[in-house]
Amino acid sequence: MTEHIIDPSIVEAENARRAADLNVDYDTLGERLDRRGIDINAIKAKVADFSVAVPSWGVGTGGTRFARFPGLGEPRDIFDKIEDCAVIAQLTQATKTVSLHIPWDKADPNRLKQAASRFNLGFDAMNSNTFSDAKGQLQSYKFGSLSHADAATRQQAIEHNLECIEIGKTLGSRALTVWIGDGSNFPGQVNFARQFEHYLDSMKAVYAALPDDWRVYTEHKMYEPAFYSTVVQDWGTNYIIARELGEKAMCLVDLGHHAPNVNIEMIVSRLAQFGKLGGFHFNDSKYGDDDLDAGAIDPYRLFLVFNELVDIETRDNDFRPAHMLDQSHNVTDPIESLMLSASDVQRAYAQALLVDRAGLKAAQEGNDALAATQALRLAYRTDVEPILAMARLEQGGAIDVLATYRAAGYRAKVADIRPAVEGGSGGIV
Ligand SMILES: [Mn+2]
Repeated sequence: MTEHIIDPSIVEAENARRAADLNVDYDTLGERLDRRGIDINAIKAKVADFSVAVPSWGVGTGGTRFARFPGLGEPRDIFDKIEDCAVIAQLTQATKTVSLHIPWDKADPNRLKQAASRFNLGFDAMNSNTFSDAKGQLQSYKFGSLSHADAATRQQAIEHNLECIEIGKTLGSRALTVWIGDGSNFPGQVNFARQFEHYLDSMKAVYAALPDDWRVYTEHKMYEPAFYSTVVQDWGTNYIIARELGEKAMCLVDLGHHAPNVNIEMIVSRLAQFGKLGGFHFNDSKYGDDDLDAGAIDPYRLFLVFNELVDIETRDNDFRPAHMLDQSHNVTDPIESLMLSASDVQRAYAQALLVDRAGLKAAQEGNDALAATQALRLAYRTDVEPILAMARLEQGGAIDVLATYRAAGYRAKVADIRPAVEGGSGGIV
């Protein structure tokens, strides 16, 4: 039986206050969609099936390179983090898995599995960390990891990734996500080709250890921590890597890892068209890799990404990209941010399901630019909240996740048992 962290009677009481209004809103929206030839229950079923993974590091308070301001009741270890993730899953019913970062979340894999299964949580992709030095490691990653000039350092980074796969096997994970911070800060500091060759050779060694039913996701990022050149800097390089490695290698698109104004939805389409779109890290950004909450700055862009995903889904039944949130919360309660972000990702999916695909195609084929873009806007402007809320309610979640979470007083309760963390240190989580 699934254990609940928030007392289900609180969720029920909160839902009881809102259920009558929700029923009216749902029926009204159902009538309006029916006029457009859309079955609201079919959309709700797809939304209910949709899940986005919560990153273990997301439940801790983030920071910037200037400072970190700890929040109340921060998780002390991975087991606290799993409990926070369970709260998010209970109320949203949209986050059925947790994604771990090694070595941050290192613990006895069997204990981890047991802790997650109490809440019926599974494990999503394993994330390796070779962008900072772990305590006691022999070689430093200051000048790179998988692409380092020194063979012993590269070997250490390879072995770390192999360890992540081993831990993941016990947990029931089926993927490894590799993001490296390797690059350079000065023109001339590295030889681009030699560095990339080292990276590819290292990744081939990691790839060789992947179980048959696993995937490896490589994640590109334009800049930071390297500020002059980055080894895996854009989707083109990422595509080359996936092609070089083989069938189990796919590209991961983090929405914040592109130059401003880049057409990310088109990148999504290109990678999918050639079978290399593996998954997403959802977040939002204004100036760079800001790691803001998904849908907080440009919800229309999030919708346009999902418009592509639904388009691909209608053509390819086996299309199963991995969905994960990847954000840093500096001024909010991370649980609140993650709940609302999961909901916003689900919202973009629901809105994209409402696009009149036949009408859109006809407009495109007829060069009717305005009718085509109107087809998208009509879907985007539809308030799908009643669909999301009904999907949550029917699965035991909360109609209003934020109000219910606050009514339950979870943060105050854990603040009593989790001692305050020292502030002042810089760095993001
Ligand atoms: Mn990411």
